[in-house]
Amino acid sequence: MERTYAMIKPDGVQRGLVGEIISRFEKKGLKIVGLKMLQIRGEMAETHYGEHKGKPFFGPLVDYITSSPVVALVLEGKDAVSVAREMMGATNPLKAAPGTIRATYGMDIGRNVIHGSDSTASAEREINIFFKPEELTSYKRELEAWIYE
Ligand code: DAT
Ligand code: MG
Repeated sequence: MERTYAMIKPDGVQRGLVGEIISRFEKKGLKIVGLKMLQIRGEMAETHYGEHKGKPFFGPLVDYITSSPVVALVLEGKDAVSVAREMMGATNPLKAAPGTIRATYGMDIGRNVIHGSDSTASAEREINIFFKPEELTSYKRELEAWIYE
C-alpha cells in the first residue's frame, strides 16, 4: 500500500468543495489516514513549492496558497500517488480530462482547486511537511475485501 499527500487549496475551501472532493476519494476506495485544516504561512509554502522557486508564477502561487485555509489529506491505497493524480487531472483545468476534479471544478491554472504529490518521494516529503507522525493513523477497514481482490 502506498500513501500520497492531497490538499484542497484555498479556492476549494472558499467555494465549499471540501465535502465533494473528500467524498470522491472516499467513494473511490482510497483510505483517509490523515486529515486536517490549516493555514499555510510563508516558510511552509516555500518549502512545499521549493521546486518552483525562480519561476514566474512562484510569487503568485505562494500568495494564493497562503491566502486562506487549506484542507490537508493523506490517502492510502494501491498506487495511491498515481490514482489520486489521475482523479485530479492535468495542472491546467482547461486541459484536464473530463470528469477529473480540476476539469469539473476549475477554470484557471492558478486556481486549480487541489494539489497532489507527483511521486512516492514527493509524497513522503510533503506528508512530512504537513503532518507530524502522531497525526497519521493506521487502521483496518472491514470493507477492504470489497475494494481489493
Ligand atoms: P501540479 O500541481 O499539477 O503538480 P506543478 O507542480 O507543475 O503542477 O505546479 C504547481 C502549481 O503551480 C500548479 O498546481 C499551479 C501552478 N502552476 C504551475 N505551472 C503554472 C504556470 N505555467 N502558470 C501559472 N501557474 C502555474
Ligand atoms: Mg506538482
